[in-house]
Amino acid sequence: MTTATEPLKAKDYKSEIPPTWCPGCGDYGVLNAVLKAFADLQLDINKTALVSGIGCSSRFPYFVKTYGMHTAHGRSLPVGAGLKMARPDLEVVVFSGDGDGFSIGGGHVPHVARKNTDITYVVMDNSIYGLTKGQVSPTSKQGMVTVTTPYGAPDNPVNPVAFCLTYGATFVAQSYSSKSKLTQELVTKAIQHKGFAFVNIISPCPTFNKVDTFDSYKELVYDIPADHDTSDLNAALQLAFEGKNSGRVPTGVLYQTQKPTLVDKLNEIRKKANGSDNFDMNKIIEAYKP
Ligand SMILES: Cc1ncc(C[n+]2csc(CCOP(=O)(O)OP(=O)(O)O)c2C)c(N)n1
Ligand code: SF4
Ligand SMILES: [Mg+2]
Repeated sequence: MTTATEPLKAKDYKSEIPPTWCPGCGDYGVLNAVLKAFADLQLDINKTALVSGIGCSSRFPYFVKTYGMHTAHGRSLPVGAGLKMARPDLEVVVFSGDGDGFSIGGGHVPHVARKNTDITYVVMDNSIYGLTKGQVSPTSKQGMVTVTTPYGAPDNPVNPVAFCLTYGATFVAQSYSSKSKLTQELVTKAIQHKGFAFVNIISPCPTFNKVDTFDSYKELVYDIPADHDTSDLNAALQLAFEGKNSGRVPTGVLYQTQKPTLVDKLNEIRKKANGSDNFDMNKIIEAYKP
């Protein structure tokens, strides 16, 4: 039995709900690594909130003992950002799929990134819509045959890491669900980072994506070289695009920098608006009364 003084272990963050993913789904690897990251950080279960959209990957909060919000498809980021603004004391970690995050929810990413909203964003990228049984997704490769693209996907795929780098995310990393230790390390670093931290995790869907399989990724996934300068945005973009052009998947931290977070900036505005450290909402409401 765990007493209050004993450090929490990964299993202590597991909820009583067993994961409902298909056997062999990459998301199991992500869950196990995330639970270990939470234990590494000794996150307070009562002060951590997981927010997700809709998709197989978005079931994530059910399987973790912290607070969780399973929101609407594509809306995990604005809900997570709103929660962080209202309760800056909470650790907010948002979980999405490639469809949830970069198709219907793609319009939210630039704004959460450019505002440096202090949340962690984990995307489980399987290059398919898993929950709805195998439709093309924004990260499906050009030419990929799916139930909605019987003649091959006609469009250029989104590059999630380049997307987030371009819009000003202050921490951008990539992992692969079979690289458990790396995923654990990257999620830990992302949560420790002050500002918007994005981790794209390649997480194969063996049920509906027969192209991007665990076997195919064996040849494609590689470690970012140790001499990569994570403070160099151009070098990070080069890595992101090299990966996209060759089909290879660089894993590790692509970029990290420090900038004021959304909460820092709001506090500054509050000080200016109020002329003091104490923000008085009543005064503002009074000023607008006829
Ligand atoms: C507004 C709205 N549009 C469409 C859907 C149907 N829908 C549910 S999940 C999903 C795609 C899920 O794909 P992804 O985010 O990649 O997650 P995965 O299941 O692959 O983990 C879609 C289109 C929905 N639930 N709500
Ligand atoms: S359909 Fe694919 S993504 Fe969804 S649980 Fe099954 S294997 Fe995982
Ligand atoms: Mg998906």
